[in-house]
Amino acid sequence: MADPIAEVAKKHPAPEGIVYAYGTAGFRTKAEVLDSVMARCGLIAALRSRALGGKSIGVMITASHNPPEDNGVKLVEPLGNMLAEEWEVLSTEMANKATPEDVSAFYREIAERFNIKLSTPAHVVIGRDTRASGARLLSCVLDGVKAAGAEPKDYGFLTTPQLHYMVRCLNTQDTSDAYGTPTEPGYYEKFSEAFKRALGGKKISGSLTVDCANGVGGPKLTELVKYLPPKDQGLEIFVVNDNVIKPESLNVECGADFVKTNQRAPPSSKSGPNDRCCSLDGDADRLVYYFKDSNNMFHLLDGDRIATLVASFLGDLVRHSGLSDILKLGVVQTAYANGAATNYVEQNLKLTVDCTPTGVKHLHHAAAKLDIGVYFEANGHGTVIFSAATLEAIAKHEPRSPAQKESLDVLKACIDLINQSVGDALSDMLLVEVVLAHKNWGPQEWLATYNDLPNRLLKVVVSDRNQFKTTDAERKLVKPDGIQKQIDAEVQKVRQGRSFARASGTEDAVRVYAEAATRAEADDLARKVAEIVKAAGSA
Ligand code: G16
Repeated sequence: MADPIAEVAKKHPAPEGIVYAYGTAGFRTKAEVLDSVMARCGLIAALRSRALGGKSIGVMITASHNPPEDNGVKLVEPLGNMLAEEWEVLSTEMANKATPEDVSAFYREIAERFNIKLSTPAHVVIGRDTRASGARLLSCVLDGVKAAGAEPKDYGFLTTPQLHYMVRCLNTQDTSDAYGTPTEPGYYEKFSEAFKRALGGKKISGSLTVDCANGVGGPKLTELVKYLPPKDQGLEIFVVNDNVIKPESLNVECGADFVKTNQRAPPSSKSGPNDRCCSLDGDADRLVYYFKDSNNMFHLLDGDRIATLVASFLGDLVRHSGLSDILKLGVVQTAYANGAATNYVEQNLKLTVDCTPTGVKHLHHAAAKLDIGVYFEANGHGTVIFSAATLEAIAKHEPRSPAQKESLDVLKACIDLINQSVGDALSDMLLVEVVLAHKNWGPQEWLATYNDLPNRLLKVVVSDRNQFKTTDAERKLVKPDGIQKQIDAEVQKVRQGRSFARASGTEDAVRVYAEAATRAEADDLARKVAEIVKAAGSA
């Protein structure tokens, strides 16, 4: 009898000489070498669904901030979380099996290892961004899903957070934890309704220009706007860089990664002084704000700024609702967080800060240990999560005054406005607008909360980035031997210096971060550390 698993692996053979790894955000590389990986991810998703009794598992086809010729895939757990680590390892192993027979044998081995009955119904939910390669790669995923006998549900184009939302909704439908309606209109209705409530009658001043990186966020934001209150009662949004008809323009000279890395607005930006602007990335899970002041000077309000803004606002709401004795808030960052932001959270907001390795799954995990965990990467990727006990405490809390009730209502609305499954640029954007409206702040007031230390992020291409191994939440290198000592020596030479290097999990490069008291010192430190990395990487 024909073996459908071996057949599908034969239809999508793995190219020779490529070693795949499930990295920071799934598999990500040149789209032309991803067919076999996609088909095998379809198989893994089906197995994972069966291992969880038939729950829906998500497959998102995207390479997010990467260039247009790349693509990638990440798997999503039933509540919208990132794939369990053990299954990342299995996915990597599956992706690297050489022959169709090996793929089939490994498929059965996984089933045996996890006691999976291959007759259990399985459900796989798929979304993709607007890359040109997406349609082909989708058909590969579908081949894998069908070969495994699972039922696929293809949502077509979605932002990554929308796919996470759909997965969570599908798996919680008709339960007391029902998250929402698993449709696009359901998504827009949920978040726009929460936005209206969270504003609590406050007025938003000025408009917001949103750069959509020429990615899927453009059409989805245009759709969301239709559900938001009319601009005189809500928010006037100008959507720019939303050209998805030209996929080769994705992330080119625009988008959150461009703005954060280059510390400047997209060259196409026509904003005037003090105009609020923000950028999404290619799959709309990252958000950074920025503006130009009256001297035409650019100011970035990145993920650290969103975290501090949101943490301070939620802290106030918790206090004003009379809940501060029972609920503790904390912030989770990575090594990329600006030292000034960390200091501000600890010294001014008096909140705890955890530092984890890069990758949302690490931050999410740390935030899940807190009552209210605010987690953001400096690149703009993040959200806030509330523990089950926290949600219960908030739901049960009886306000003692009209003022307490008002704060409690806004807190409840914010919980609905924040995408609990994953960092979501659209929902984060509405949240930032709500906070600014409540504080009656423009970008200048937001910026004035603390002064960022000048910093620089560089990419260094080396022959094998995997030789760079880190410890201490990626803040120190343990390999190549002796390299950390050289970095430390350079850091000592500048005031308020801090620097680290780590292998990217999404691009073929080592990233170098440096900060210092002045722009010149930060740039110089980054350059020196990049030279050290380059030399060690070519040794
Ligand atoms: C992904 C991850 C983020 C990470 C970023 C860069 O973002 O989801 O957690 O910060 O890659 O990772 P690395 O420095 O390892 O390349 P995205 O928006 O590209 O999916």
